[in-house]
Order: sequence, then structure tokens, then C-alpha cells
Amino acid sequence: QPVDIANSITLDKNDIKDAIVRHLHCTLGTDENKANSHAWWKAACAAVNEQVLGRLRKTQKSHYMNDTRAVHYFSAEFLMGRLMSNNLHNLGLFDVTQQALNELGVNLTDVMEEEPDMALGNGGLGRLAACFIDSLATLELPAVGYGIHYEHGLFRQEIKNGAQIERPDSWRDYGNPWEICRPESIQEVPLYGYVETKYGENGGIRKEWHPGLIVKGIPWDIPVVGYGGNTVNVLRLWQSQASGYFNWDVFNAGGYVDAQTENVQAETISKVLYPNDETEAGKELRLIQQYFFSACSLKDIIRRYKRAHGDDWSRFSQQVVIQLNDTHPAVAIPELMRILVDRAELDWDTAWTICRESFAYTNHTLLPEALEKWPARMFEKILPRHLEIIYEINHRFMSEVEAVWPGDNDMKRKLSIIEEGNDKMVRMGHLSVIGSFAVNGVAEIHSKLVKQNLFPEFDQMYPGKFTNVTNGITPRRWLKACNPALSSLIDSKIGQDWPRDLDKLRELEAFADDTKFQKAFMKIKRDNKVALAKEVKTLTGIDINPDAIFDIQIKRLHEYKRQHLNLLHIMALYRRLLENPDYDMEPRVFLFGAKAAPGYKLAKDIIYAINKVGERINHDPRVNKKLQVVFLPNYRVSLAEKMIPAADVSEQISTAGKEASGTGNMKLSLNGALTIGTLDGANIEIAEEVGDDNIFIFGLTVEEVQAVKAKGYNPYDYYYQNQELKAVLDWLETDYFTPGKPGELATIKQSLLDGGDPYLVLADFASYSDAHERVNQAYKDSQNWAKMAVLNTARMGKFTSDRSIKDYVKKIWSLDACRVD
Ligand code: 26R
Repeated sequence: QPVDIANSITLDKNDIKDAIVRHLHCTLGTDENKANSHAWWKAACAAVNEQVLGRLRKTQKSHYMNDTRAVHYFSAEFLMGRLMSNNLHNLGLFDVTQQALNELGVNLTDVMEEEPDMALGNGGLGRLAACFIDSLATLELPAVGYGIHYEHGLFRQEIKNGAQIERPDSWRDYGNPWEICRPESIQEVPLYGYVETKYGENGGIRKEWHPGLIVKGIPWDIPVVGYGGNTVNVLRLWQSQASGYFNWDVFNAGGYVDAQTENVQAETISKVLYPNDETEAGKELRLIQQYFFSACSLKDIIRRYKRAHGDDWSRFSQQVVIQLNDTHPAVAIPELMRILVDRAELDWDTAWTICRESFAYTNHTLLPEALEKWPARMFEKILPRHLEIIYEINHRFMSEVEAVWPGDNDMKRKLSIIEEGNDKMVRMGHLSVIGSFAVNGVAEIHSKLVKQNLFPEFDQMYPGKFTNVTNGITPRRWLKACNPALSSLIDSKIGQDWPRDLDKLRELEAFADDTKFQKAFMKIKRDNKVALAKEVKTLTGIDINPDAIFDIQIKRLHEYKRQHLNLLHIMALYRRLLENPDYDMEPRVFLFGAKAAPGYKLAKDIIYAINKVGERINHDPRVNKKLQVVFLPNYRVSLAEKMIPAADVSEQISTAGKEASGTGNMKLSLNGALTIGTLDGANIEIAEEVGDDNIFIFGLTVEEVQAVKAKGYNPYDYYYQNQELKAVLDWLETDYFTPGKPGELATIKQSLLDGGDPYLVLADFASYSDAHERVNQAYKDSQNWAKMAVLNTARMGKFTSDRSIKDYVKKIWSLDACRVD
């Protein structure tokens, strides 16, 4: 009920009914009899927007009047998912809207299914950005999210004969009711061309960039409603368009071929999200995307700043903080330098100070292949002036290095922004560290490794610059909205404050031993499993048993996340069941959801293998009462919202040291799933919170991984020593799972043996298998299992993204909340 929600108290069911019907008539040009679910959805969105847009105006006015310092979250990805349910919950209008639609003969759940996901992100990094802007608005902090208005988000995944097929995602085909186009705030972005050196009368030199192409950036604003509905911030996404304007005088120097080609190119910039997660491909268009949205966003910030402060740059870094979500927007650093030095004509040191006081950088990965490097020659072609500026930044930085390590050229080579070699490269991580006042990792262990392994010398040079902010998730979407039954149960025991004060969940500990509460809790889990089973049936045709343990691994497909470790263990269980039909095992359904980068061959092979092994097991009457395997196609935010509430077991099994944090781990535990996981990323902190009795930890630690590798890891040792492991690996080479086509699954075995098993799958297999046996035994004690599940929910308070944002505010941003009434 909307009791404690400002502004909505006056809205009742009939107001909402009227609004929806009015929009059905006047916005959609249809009526109650003709409208299909899609029309109802749009009408309902329009009705919600009536509530949102007034608050948006009030928020903007309030921020303007108070001349607030604001954070600007620069991110190439925002994985928003659907907005209807979240907006209704955050406005306190969910229940009344449900009733209103009911009376109109329409079911809200069906209507919400009409909404396409905004899949403008790959995985963890993009979804984190979405959780953060929810928390920023909830905490009434002045904030803007800046990103790219991709025409096509992450590809839609189809599974054909077990293999992944990529299809284009078209989330805006029938219009997006949440976004507002703002032509009044269009920006222009220069590209290509050449740099002219101008000599002034007083002997000074000035640089002028003559671009070869100018592209327009059109802003689309998505209102972001905070919980409680007071603050509505915006997510501003830039769409590229040809400017129709061309620098004819420079066409010889620029990359000009023909005007039409240039137009197509301009509009290509925001066409599609690159589907690579953690593997840098060094594609020119991606660098252009990064510059495009960073430059548009900076201009937008500066326009707003100048409206209040004119040409006085001295207060810029007091008013503006820019958080770089990984290095993807790092080109904003030389872009701000260009604006300050070339355009505003500030001297270098003044400009550099402003820069260094304005930017902060979050690192999200240690994987070497994910650390961005751009060929200097590509940079020079697209952004010739920026490359000069980067050289100048680097030149001055090299003097700093010289001061600390005099005469040490190896050190200079190591720390330089420019990687020397046949093809010089610009290291975006180094640029980000040098150009920021704060650098953070995303979980304690990860931040420690950022300092110790990735940037140790930078840490020495800039003591205090490196810090940690452990990730979090918004409990509004990831409990209240996605698991309404559990949420009401929680409300009934501890009141309704927990979505904004998640530590309150600790009060549930008092009920962990209460059999009645345990029953209610597990009844909800079972109902959620029944609902998921129905969804699985629709999506795959497979009937799964809701009384089995639902064991779920959902995340991007990557070797370091080790879905193949899970698969090898499933095959081992299958073998045990075949060898011994009475093998002691609680019925188990293994569910997977994962997209593979389209060019990542082994990742696609693993998806294929999961499907093929699953097919065989699911059709084998000897085992399929006890063991089932399901790969759900097209894993995305809205599917996660259906899977997470139904999970008994959460698979978080990355090689220690590789998963920066993980956030799915938090969502699953919050919904009462028990984690089987390694001591990696935020798993470590989850274990600290829930206690060792309420989690299944296995595998090598970070230190042990380092030691094993230092000794010279040989996967064959494990292959020959572990009969079962050898048997399942050999099984992959037969045609048992791919009748008539032996060898189709052999690449997995190869990668684990001759490929050297870089992620230590074989080394962790036995320990993983033991941990699963502990899970199996623990599940038999249903009372204790219920207790453990309750304690997982009760102890997840730390992992609200509100806490993460408060940490950013304290450690990095120094922001004040701004009340909006
Ligand atoms: C350079 C490019 C190809 C690229 C590299 C890496 C594109 C996308 C990525 C994704 C990375 C940065 C990512 O998503 N990292 C994840 O960030 C989450 C939020 O902090 C963490 O929880 C998760 O552990 C980490 O893998």
C-alpha cells in the first residue's frame, strides 16, 4: 500500500483506472474492447508516466535551485531490464494498479510481460550500473547516468539443435514509452581530421583540431524513480545521427571517401552493443562509441555548469564528479583536457588539476584480455588531438616516475600509458589511474589484487588513491518486485522498511528456528519453483520436478566462471547413477542460463555440450527421476527475475582470483538460495555474513591458485589420478551424447588437458564434487535446510546497492542528498 509514499497518497484505484482508460483512448487511439495486451501495457505506462514526469521536473528544479554537486555515472552499458514493475513498486502504486487493471478485466502480470527488456549491457558491469542508478535516486542523491542509446541491445539467443544462434535484439520496434527525446540538448561530436599548430604573437602555441566529420548526439532521457518516489533522476542515453554538416575545407586531410558513406557511418555509431564480455577486440567502431558518448556527456555537463558558473572553471571539480565505469569512457579524460586547454585556454597545470579532481575510476576485471588497449595509430586517425594530449600527459607522468625511480627505464616502460612495440598501444587502465583521484575495485579481495597485482607501483606512487567499494544489488528489483510472496512474508514479520534499510532483514534471524516460519518460507520457495517449472515447460518443453533441488548457474558463459566444471560434475553424477541405480542422491535439477560472446568458440562449445548432455540425461528413464539438466535460452534480466526466486542452490564457482565480485551471487542468496562457491570475489564477503555453516565453500584459494601455478600446473596429473574425472573427460570424446557424431564435445576435454586448463577446472573437481555431496546430505534435513535458507535472506543486508552507493559517497564522491518535496 502506498501509505508512506509521498505524493501518491491521493491516488486511488479509480484515478489509475481513469488514467489508463484515458490513455487507451487518447494516446493509443483504441478502446477497452479492442485493446490487446500490448496496448494495455502502453496505456499503463502512460498512466505511470503521469506520476513520474511531475516528480522528474520537481527533482530537476530542486537540483538546479540548490546548485547541487552531482555524480555523473559514465557507463557504456546500462542493463535496465523492464521498468514497469520497478517503477510501480518505487512509486508505491503496484497494488492499486493491479486492482485497477483487474477491474478492467486485465491481468497486470500479463501486461508486464509485454515489455521488452532494455538489454543495453552484457552482464555484471551493465547490471551494476542499473542497480546503482536505482539506489542513487532512492537515496535522493543528485546523479545522472550517461550512456549509449543502442538501437540493438545484447543479441537475443536462440538454441537450435543445442547450439547458440544470435538474433538481433529490437527493444524499440514498437516504441519505448519510458524514454523522452530531448532535441533541445543535442550535442555535436567531432571525429577524424587533423591538428593545426598555431603560433601566437607572444610566442605561445595553440592547437586547433580540424575534424573530418561531425556527428550529432541526440539525448534520450529515461526517468529513474527512486524508492518512495520523491527523487526522479535521469539516465541520459545518446543516439548518433549524421549532422548533415561536413568540413569541406579539410576533406583532403580527413578520412573522407564520400558523403553518403559518412552519413551511414555516423548513424552506425549507436547501432549495436558489442557483445564481448571480458575480451577486448580493438574494433575501431567501439573506440568511436566510447568517444561519442563520453564527449556528448561532458559537453552536457559543461553546458549545465556554465549556466550556473559562467566561465569560472575554478569550481568545476566541486560541482562535478565523473565516475568511469571501467575504462570504457576513459577517453573522457583527454577530452576534458582538450576542452580546458584548447577551447577554454587554461594553462596545462590548471586544466590537469581540474581533471584529476573530477574523475574517479572503477576497475571491474583483472583478466588481461579484458584490459583495454587501443592501437596508437587508430587513436591518431580518429582522435588526433587526443593522442597528442595523451602523449603530453604521459610525458609529464614519466617525470613523476623518474622522480620515484631515477634512471629506471624498465619501470618507465612498465608504467607508461603507451605500450612500446611494433604497434604502439594506448593503455586505458594506466590513463584512468593517472587521470583520476580515486580508483576502486568491486569486492575486498578484488581491490586487494588490483593494488597488489595489477597496479602495485601506482599504489606506491599515489598512496590512498586505491580503495574498495564492494558491489551491491537493489533489493527493490531483486526481492520486493521479483519475489512478491517472500516479500509479503517478510513484511508480515518485520514490517515494510527493509527495502530501504536492508540490514533490517537481520530481524528474520529470530524466526530461523521457527517451524511455522520455515514452512511458510519453504512453501513460497516451492511455489516459485512450480512457477519456474511452468516457464521451463513453455520455453523448452521439458517437465521438471519441483520437488527436486533447483541448482542454478546463471551468468555470462566464460571459462573462468567454469560452467564446464558444473557440467563435468553433472556427468559424474550421471555415471554414478548408471553404475548404481540406488546411488544416494536427492533429486536434482541443474538449470543454466548463459550467453556466449558470438566469437568465443569454446564458450559456444560448452553451451552445446550442456544441451547435448542434458538431452541424453533427460531422456534416460534410468536416471531422469533424480537428475535433470535444463539450459534456458536467452538469459536476460527478466528471466533472472523468474529463476532467482526459485533457486535452492546458487553456483558461484569461478577460479579464485578471477571473478572481481559477482552480483548474481548476492541476488540468489537474498532469495534464500544456498551458495556452493569458491573463495572468490564477493563470495568471500557473503560467507563472512552468512557464516560458514550456511554456505558450501570449496576449491583452491587465491594463494593456493598462485602456488599451484608457480609450481607448474599439469592437468594430466589430476586426469590420471582421478578415475571418475578421467572417465567423464573421456566420455566427451565418444558419441554417447551426440549419437553418430563422436568428437563433437572433444574441444572441452582438449582445452582442459592439452590446453593446459588455465582456470584449474581439474584441480578443483574433487573438492567441488565433495561440496556437492555436502549439499546433498544437507538437503535431507529439510528443517535445517530451511533454517539455512532463511539465514541467507536474513544476512544479506550488506549487499544492498544502497550501501555500495553510501560507500562511494563517503569514500569518493562527497555528495549531499537533496530533498525533493
Ligand atoms: C573491453 C571489453 C571487451 C570488455 C571487458 C570487460 C567489456 C565488458 C567487460 C565486462 C567486465 C568489465 C564486467 O562486466 N565485469 C564484471 O563486473 C561486475 C560488476 O562489478 C562484477 O561483479 C563481475 O565480477 C565482473 O566480471
